[in-house]
Amino acid sequence: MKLTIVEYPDKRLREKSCEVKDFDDSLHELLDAMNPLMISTNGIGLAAIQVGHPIRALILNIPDEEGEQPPENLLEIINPVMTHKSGETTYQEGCLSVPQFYEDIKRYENIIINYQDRYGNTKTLEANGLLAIAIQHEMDHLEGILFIDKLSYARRKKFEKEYKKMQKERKNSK
Ligand code: QAP
Ligand code: CO
Repeated sequence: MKLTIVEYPDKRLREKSCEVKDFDDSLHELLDAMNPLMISTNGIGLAAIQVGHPIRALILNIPDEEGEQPPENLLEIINPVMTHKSGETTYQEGCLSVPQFYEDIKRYENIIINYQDRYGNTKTLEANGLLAIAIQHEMDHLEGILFIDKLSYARRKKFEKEYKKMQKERKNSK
């Protein structure tokens, strides 16, 4: 399966993703294709909608102390629901769908989610730190929300200007 990253301002990123009901080969094929794409593009998290599939599925692989992302650290999260959120933390976020732009975003420090794995088994995960931040960022994608939506009006305007300029430069260098 050949996948490419959908980039802002593509309207598909605004879609609300649908619940996964069939934990079948086509789901596994999609997840299996998302992982190498995420790793090769230096991602730590990727939602299915970012590769054009509007389903409630996301993957994460938070780098370890050595900065490595071994396959055994891959998390596949289907139909997540947040059952606890507390505390506050700020992190300079980026997104594969918004290349070359990073901004401080406020998130919950501690969360608990219920979700399903690729076989439909129900799981619970308690997360904090970067993993909790990444889960919240990716769960926003399922609602059509991007991290740039959380910027102040002034910062968002600055982003739109910089991003347009960057896109022009990228186009010209192709
Ligand atoms: C979401 O983001 C995230 O602009 C995952 O040129 C972000 O993997 C979770 C990336 C921050 C937690 C904290 C972005 C790669 C990757 C870029 C990513 C880029 C190359 C973003
Ligand atoms: Co993102």
